[in-house]
Amino acid sequence: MNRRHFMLGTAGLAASLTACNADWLTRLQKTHPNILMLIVDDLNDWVGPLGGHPNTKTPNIDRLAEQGTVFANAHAPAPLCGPSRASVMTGLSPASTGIYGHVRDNDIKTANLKASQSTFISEYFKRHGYYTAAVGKVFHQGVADGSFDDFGGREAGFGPYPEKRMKWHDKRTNTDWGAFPEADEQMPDYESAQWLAQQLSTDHEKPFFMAGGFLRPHVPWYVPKKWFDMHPLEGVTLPPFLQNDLDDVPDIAKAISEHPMMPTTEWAIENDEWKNMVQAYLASVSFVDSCIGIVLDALENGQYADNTAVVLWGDHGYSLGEKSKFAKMTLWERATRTPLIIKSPKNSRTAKTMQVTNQAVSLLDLYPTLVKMADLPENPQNEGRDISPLLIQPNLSWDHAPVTTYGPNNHAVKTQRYRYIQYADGSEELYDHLQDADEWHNLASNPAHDAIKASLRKHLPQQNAQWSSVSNYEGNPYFKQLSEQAQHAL
Ligand SMILES: [Ca+2]
Ligand SMILES: [Ca+2]
Repeated sequence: MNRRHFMLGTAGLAASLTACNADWLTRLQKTHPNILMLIVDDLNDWVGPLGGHPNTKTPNIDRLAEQGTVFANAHAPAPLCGPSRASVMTGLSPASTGIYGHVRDNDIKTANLKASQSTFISEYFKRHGYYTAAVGKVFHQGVADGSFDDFGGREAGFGPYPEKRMKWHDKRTNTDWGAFPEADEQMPDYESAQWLAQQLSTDHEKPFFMAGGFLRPHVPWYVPKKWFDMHPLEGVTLPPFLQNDLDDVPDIAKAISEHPMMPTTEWAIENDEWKNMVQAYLASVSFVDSCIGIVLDALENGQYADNTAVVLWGDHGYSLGEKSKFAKMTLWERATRTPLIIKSPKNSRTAKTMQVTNQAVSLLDLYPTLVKMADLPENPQNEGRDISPLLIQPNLSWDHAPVTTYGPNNHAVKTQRYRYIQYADGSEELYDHLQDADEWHNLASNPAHDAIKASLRKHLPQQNAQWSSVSNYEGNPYFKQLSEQAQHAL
């Protein structure tokens, strides 16, 4: 794992340029905005502008939202860090690369033929004259070697860790919660924010593509006590929960989301921990929001305030007790829905009012969208679609439906109104968000919905790449078996 090193890029230093180069740079700077990408690990819709939880406090994300467009119906390509990030960075869906489970950053392009032909988004910007810099968890571990000009490093793991676990003792997961350490300055996310702030107050000759990957609210939910104090336990609201909610879902839905090392809601209720866990997640969200604030302050107070597009996204959602899960790794709304906020440089010079689009989009759309916003030529390999027209017309007619994939041939399709899930064994789920935002009532077996199901099925991927042996998820027995089969087939 990379040790953190605070090294600024050579691009920030004055360099001698030929007159020709200087002209080229001036043109580049004038015509191409900077891109600042902020990635938050395991951040569900518990942020102010998405209204996912009444107790959430995210003043800095709210501030960004007020200056940009909130995609209120944005979904991850996969409900897990590794495959979601691999998909965003390559612009290819999991169904194309076979990256369904965790993957080492440097293995992404060895996943299959299609993956080997891909260009990471940062490489694409670099190729078109941008300076690229990153810090923290941008890909799954940090960044793939050579994918950015400069990398500020990432602390190994999700620490710092206390000497002893506080609440949850299964060492196969980072899951645990409690007030720790003493100060924000001891947190890797704080250091990442400082690194980005420093980059944003440095002179750069070229336009930049910068990415910062923050670790919280990924488990463990350890943040300093002041963030817990911001969310007093007695005021904590529990998420919606229906007893026997899983009775109407197919067996395979339970198999792919089975993680014996994680707490269940029944455990949390029995041990009177549910409110503590929700409080700890809220505290972690407020902490990471403050780190984002450090970066936004540096941007707003610096020379790049007006010519920088900011995009903030979470890599997938997270259940805090809904459907008996404290986890991601399902094809339900809680795990697929994620914040996506885009502030275009233009917006910073116009009235500061938040606009919201409810059109369903995918994080897979980010690559072509940012390429378009930077006025670079399209990358024909991209499988997502340019969603920048929604920045101008948030209610634009939209026939696209994002797909979330978890394991080979298990897909969820989301539109404004419906979620349709089809699993590898042909079993299905259908939810009508107009009536049932919590996805409690699976309508798939009701023939009255056959026409709707047929129309949603049209969005399913045409191809399903076989499980690439570079990715695996051993914690889940069903996927462990699939992954082992893929290894044996080599
Ligand atoms: Ca994640
Ligand atoms: Ca149900």
